[in-house]
Parts: sequence; C-alpha cells; structure tokens
Amino acid sequence: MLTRRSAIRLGALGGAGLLLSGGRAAAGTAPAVTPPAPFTVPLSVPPVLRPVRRTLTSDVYALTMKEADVEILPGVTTRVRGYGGLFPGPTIRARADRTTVVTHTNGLTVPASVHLHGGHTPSADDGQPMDMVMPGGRRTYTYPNQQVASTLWYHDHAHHTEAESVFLGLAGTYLLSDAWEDCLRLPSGDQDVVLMLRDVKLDEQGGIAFSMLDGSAERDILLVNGRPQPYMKVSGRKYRLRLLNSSNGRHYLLGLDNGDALTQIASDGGLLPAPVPATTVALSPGERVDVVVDFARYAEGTRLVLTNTDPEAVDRTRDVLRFDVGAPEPDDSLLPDRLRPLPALGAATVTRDVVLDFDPVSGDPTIDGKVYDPDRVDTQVAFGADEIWRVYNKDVTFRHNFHVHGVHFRVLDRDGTPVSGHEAGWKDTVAIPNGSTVRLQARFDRHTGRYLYHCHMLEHSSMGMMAQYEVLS
Ligand SMILES: [Cu+2]
Repeated sequence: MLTRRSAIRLGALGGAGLLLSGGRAAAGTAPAVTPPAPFTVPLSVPPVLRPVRRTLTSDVYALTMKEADVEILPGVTTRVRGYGGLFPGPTIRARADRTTVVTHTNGLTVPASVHLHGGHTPSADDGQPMDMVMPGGRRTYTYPNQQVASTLWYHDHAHHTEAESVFLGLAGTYLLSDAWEDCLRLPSGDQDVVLMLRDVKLDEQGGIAFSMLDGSAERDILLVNGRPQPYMKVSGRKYRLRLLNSSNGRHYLLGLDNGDALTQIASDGGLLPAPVPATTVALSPGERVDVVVDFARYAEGTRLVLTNTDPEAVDRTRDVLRFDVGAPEPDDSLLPDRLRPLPALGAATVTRDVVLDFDPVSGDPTIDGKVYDPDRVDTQVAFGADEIWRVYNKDVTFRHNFHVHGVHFRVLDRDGTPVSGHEAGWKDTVAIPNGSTVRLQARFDRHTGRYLYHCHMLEHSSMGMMAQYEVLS
C-alpha cells in the first residue's frame, strides 16, 4: 500500500531513477497539450503593483488571491491560482527606508499564508504555515524593509498546501531597493528584468497537473515569468537580470550557450562585494542571483540561449530563454568594480547540527529525525547571537536545500571547501547536495519570536521537512 508519505519519496525517486535508467518513457502518458517550439513565445514581465495609498512612511497595497484563466501555452487556457489573478503575481517594489503594507484577501477555496521570502519580518507577519488566511478572509502584512536592497519574493506557505498553491501560481517578486544601490547606477528601468524560472506539468485539457509524486522528469515544461521557453528582445546595452528559481523542486545550472560568463552582482540577501563572473550559476529552489549581461558585446542579430545544464535537465528543460540582441543603444548605466562590502563575521558562540533526511521507516521528510510540529520549538536562539549551523543532508540519494526565515546567513563552506560567487554573499537558501554538509553562520539580531527553517523543495516542506527556532530576548 502506497501511503501519502511514502509516495513523496517515490516521487522524488521517480525523477532520479528515470534519469539513471536513461529514459523518460516511464514518466507517464505523453501530454496531449504540447508546448510550442522553444523561443517562439515572447517573454512577458510581471507588472509592477501600484499602491492603493502612499503615506509619509508607507506604501499600502491590496491583492486578492483568486483563480483565473490565463494563457501559458499559446491558444491553451489554463486555470491558475494567482495573486491578483496573475501568473506569476505582480512585482512589488519596496524601498529600504519605507514600510510596505499588503492586505491580502483570500478569494480561493483553500487556506493561504503569504510569506515574504528573504524578508526580515516580525514573526507575526512572516506568513507562517499555521497562520493562515481562510477562504473569504483577509490579512494585512507589514514589512519594515529594514534590510539592504535585494531580490525577494512572496509565495504561499500554508501548511500541507503550499506545494500545490505555489505550483498553481501563488508566487511573485518583491524588489527592495535602497540609496546605496541607487548610487551604483546599475542597469535600471526596462533594463532591470525579473526572470522567474520554474517548471510545470499540464494535463490533457491544459490544466496544471499537480502531484506530490512528480519530480523534475514529469514537470518538463520550463517557464520564465509564466511563458514557455520564451525569447527576450534586448538592446545592445547592459541588463540586470534577476534570476529567481521559483520551482517547487527543480534545480538549475544556468549559463550562456556561447560559454561567455554571467556576471553575478547579488545573491539572495543583497549585493556582492564585487561582480563575480561565472560560466555556470547553480540555483536551487527559492534561491536568487542577480546577473549583469552587457549585450553591447554582441553584434545586432546575435542570439544567445540561457541554458540549464543541471544533471536533471533533459531535452525540453535544457533551454530556458533566448536573448535576441538588437541594435546598440546609449547606456549610462554602470557596472562598478565594487558593489557593497560584506561585514566581517562575528565570533560564533554557538554551533549546532541540523540533519535533513527521509525517515528510513516511515518515509517522512524530517529535520533532526522529526516532522514539523507547529507547537514544538526545535531550537532556541539568544537575540543577537552569532551561530554556526552545520546542515547535513544525510540522504544518500536526494538533494535538499535549506532556507532560514527571518535572517540572512553566510555560507562558510560545503564539505570543508569555501563557496564562491553568489553563494559567498548574503544567503537565505542554500543547496545541500546528498551526503554533504554546509556550514552557515548567522546573527539573529533582527526580531524575537518564532521562525521556520526548512527544506525549500516544496513537496518536502509541505510534508514536514520543517522546524522552528525561537529568538529569545
Ligand atoms: Cu528537501
């Protein structure tokens, strides 16, 4: 008898197992709805949400979560769950010196909880799994934005249903800017572009097919901002591309098909000290990296493909997006040699071990052998403490990753080897490959109260690979 708990393990295994056996035929019936050829659909960019009110100190927004019919594949209608009925949700632009207030109305038939991923948000407004907005209900979240400029995102976190709700569309970006970043004169306006990457599986009618059983092999339609493998027209000038892995479970290894480097400028929690070129950039679910690409280096008419060479990528999921380079344009944006220094790490006073694994008997996804219990505090942290967490993925087969709410951390090393590129900057989510250990260090000096730490592969977290820490005053 296949239990719901063992199903998730098999589902994850399904993806890996199919790859190992070298075929996708067993993945299920071929979809009757076929995606278009790559690069035949133009990229669309989520609209920026307009505030309903501005005060001296705050920007006030209102959004209704609702089902809507959208066109993901050309000519095919797909029912989604969207913030404002949009797929993905609208982009919220916030300023580090102003408070953002968002009132969310739940127009769905399922409970919802809105989490600002990467936000240093007071516990009561963090959108915790059991702190749900019921259907027909309404909830106002206040974000103080007392943190540096960064690419954040908001998504559903209602316990047990977040994997399905995010898969059906409850995700959007939240771009926090500040005066320091303004001074750098990085590409902005139409040259500052959100690229939300994810996969999807559609059924015969074009509906989004969600199953806990599915892994990356089954979810084989790649979307950028809700469009299948789109093309993006760019001018011959610099662009800031905010790459966000909003997939439930897919990992990416991104690069350009001509082998040129992507220039990383920011990680989950803000700007890097200096630009870091890299030919490949890894992104596990929930992670962000901002890159700058100067298309002035390419002749008009050049076509460049953003590729995904992660080992789980097959056929349709290898090509993400094509940049079609147009005429050169005047460009007064800059890519400075120095961006924002990282502060020196404090002396850690506490070291903890965290173990991610499936329970060998029950198949439950666990942290330290335990399934999430909202009534249990797993870790107590003193306010202001500098702590090192050694996060071990005990699972020999499955990758996981690790997200901490409420703070940003720095990754000290992975299996003793220092990390590089965006992983060396401020992080809130980090990949933990099977069998490996990542050491991270955080200072818990933002807010007191209860927060989550969890695997951000949403089928895992929704089944309980989550735990709670409490910052004590
Ligand atoms: Cu996991």
